[in-house]
Amino acid sequence: MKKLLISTATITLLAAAPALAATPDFNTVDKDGNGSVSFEELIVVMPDTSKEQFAAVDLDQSGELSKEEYETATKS
Ligand SMILES: [Ca+2]
Ligand SMILES: [Ca+2]
Repeated sequence: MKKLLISTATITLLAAAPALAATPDFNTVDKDGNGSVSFEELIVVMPDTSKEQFAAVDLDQSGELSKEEYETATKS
């Protein structure tokens, strides 16, 4: 039974890996290098993101995502 649990955990880790690898690094998304990610910069790498989703992760409602906000939104 213990062996079965370990196998299941391994499969879960492997399944999660591609999703993590697909999330671009903050510095890659911040094309103009101003230290924050605008909606326009974000949709280049995540075209399915809506304005509503962007606003939901823009915690201080500055209109752009700081590194902290971006990493909070993209970590799984
Ligand atoms: Ca930027
Ligand atoms: Ca912000």
